[in-house]
Order: sequence, then structure tokens, then C-alpha cells
Amino acid sequence: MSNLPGEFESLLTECGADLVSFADLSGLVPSVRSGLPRAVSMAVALDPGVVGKITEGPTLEYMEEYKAVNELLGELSRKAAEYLTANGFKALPYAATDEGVDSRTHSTELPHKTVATLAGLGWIGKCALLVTERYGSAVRIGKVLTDATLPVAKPVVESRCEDCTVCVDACPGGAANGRNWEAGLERNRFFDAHACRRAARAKAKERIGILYAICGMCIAACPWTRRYIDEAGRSS
Ligand code: B12
Repeated sequence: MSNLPGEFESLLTECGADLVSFADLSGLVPSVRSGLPRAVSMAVALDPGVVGKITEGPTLEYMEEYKAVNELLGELSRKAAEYLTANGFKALPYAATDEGVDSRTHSTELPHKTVATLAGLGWIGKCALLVTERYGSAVRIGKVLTDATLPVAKPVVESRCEDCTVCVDACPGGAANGRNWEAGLERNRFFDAHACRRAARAKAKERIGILYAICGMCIAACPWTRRYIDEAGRSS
């Protein structure tokens, strides 16, 4: 049992996870976490070459990357849940997107980002994305709820965006009002998800001729993402 966290983390990174960490969910109401006290939070980084080309809007390459990473996250969640169950614990895997979404409010009961900040993976930027130190916001994330005794990380409770407004200025929908996030600040106080979705649909139609809310301009603009792209370019 004592070997579980290390072995488990290695399994997930070998299967393609770029960041893995564990969160204490006990501060959240039991109904949103299916009564389970902890979670595994995972992130898969987007291809820096693909993200570097979406500064003006989405591309077909980005759409393909988006789908592939969603599939990988689904697979990682299933593998994580299988492993935990085989070790005698409860485990509840989630899909990367579109699961349990209330289409009127564009929200889920327990967003992946909540679990990610509780797992210490990063903070929430001004465009409501999880920003990680290593990959900026160029990550997609997933979660598995569990009762396994995993070593939980220290939650991130405040933003490191300071006075940067690059993503705010880049958003074609004007969705963000520039306010910095801190744990407990509701999305609607600083980010208009309806404006984001409308603009993303319009961009996707204009650039790649599809009816889907995919944009990513805030991801590509973020200086933390730019640093990831630049570093990847230098080492290739
Ligand atoms: C509905 C949804 C949308 C909606 C609404 C977006 C939104 N920000 O809520 C629309 C259609 C607009 C959308 C658009 C996009 N989406 Co989307 N979407 C989702 C989905 C399915 C649910 C999000 C949700 O529940 N929102 C409700 C609000 C309240 O929560 P939230 O904004 O997600 O996060 C808040 C809480 O986590 C809270 N919080 C954070 N820490 C803590 C800690 C505590 C203790 C508490 C109480 C709260 C708290 O602060 C956050 C900010 O307000 C998630 C997948 C998932 N199941 O989580 C993907 C997800 C958020 N989307 C994602 C992405 C990438 C996008 C797009 C870039 C798509 C694209 N490729 O073009 C755009 C732009 C998004 C943007 N700038 O926010 C990624 C984000 C990855 C990242 N780095 O953050 C996710 C996580 C999918 C994934 N598997 O990776 N999306």
C-alpha cells in the first residue's frame, strides 16, 4: 500500500499524463464529490507547435489535437480507476468534457479546474483557464474521485497573473473583465461563459467551417503558454 502513490503516478505518466497530483476534497459538500474525500487530477499538455498557430483563431490541427487529448484523458481516467479499484478502493472516472454539463449555465457540479487547483496543479487565470507553471494554460485536464489514501497536495488559492491582461485583450468575445481569481471567486464575477461560447462558435465557423465552440486564443496568448512554446522550440 505504501508504494501505491509512486507506482500509480508512474503508471499515469507512462500512459501519457504530463502532470499528476492528488487533492483533498473534504472541504466541498459531499453531494458534488459523490461522497468521496479525495481526487486524482491529471493534465495532458497540448502540442506546443499546434498551440503556437492558434493566435488568430482555431485550426483543424488544433481541433484534431483537442479530440486526441480528450480521448487520452478519458483513457487515463479509466486506467486510474481500474488501478485504484484493483487495490481495493472506490474510484469514479470522468470524461474530459461534456459530462454532466448544464447547458443553460455552462457549468458542472464539480469542475475539473476546482480539483486541479485543490491538487496544486496551477491557478485560474483571467480567462478562467487553469494556468500551470510548466505549460501555461496549454493543458487539458481530467479527474478521478476516490477514497484511496493518497498524499494530497497543498491547494493553490491565488492567481499569479498579477497585472497581465494579455488573454483578456486577446479574447474575441471580450469575455473577461480583468479581475484576478482567488479561491472562492465565482466564475461569473470575472468571466462571461456565454460571451466566450458565442465568440468561440463564430471563430470556429469563420476559420475552419465547423459549428462547435472551439477557439483557444486565450490559451495561445498567455505568457506562461508562450514560454512553454518557446522552450519547446529551443529544445527541438
Ligand atoms: C462548460 C465548459 C465550457 C463552457 C464554459 C467555460 C467555463 N469557463 O466555465 C464554454 C463552452 C464557454 C467552454 C469554452 C472553452 N473551454 Co471548456 N469546459 C467546460 C466544462 C465541460 C465544464 C466547466 C464548468 O463546469 N464550468 C463551471 C465554472 C463555475 O467552473 P470553471 O470555470 O470550470 O472553473 C471554476 C472553478 O473551478 C473555480 N475554482 C477553482 N478552484 C477552486 C477551488 C475551490 C475550493 C472552489 C470552490 C472553486 C474553485 O474557479 C474556476 C474559474 O471560475 C469543462 C470540463 C469540466 N468537466 O470541468 C471544460 C473546460 C473548462 N474547457 C476547457 C477549454 C480548454 C475550453 C476552451 C479553450 C475550448 C477550446 N479548446 O477552444 C474554451 C475557452 C474556455 C475559457 N476561457 O474558459 C478546459 C480548460 C483547460 C484549462 N487549461 O483550464 C476544460 C477543463 C476541459 C478539459 N478537460 O480540459 N467550456
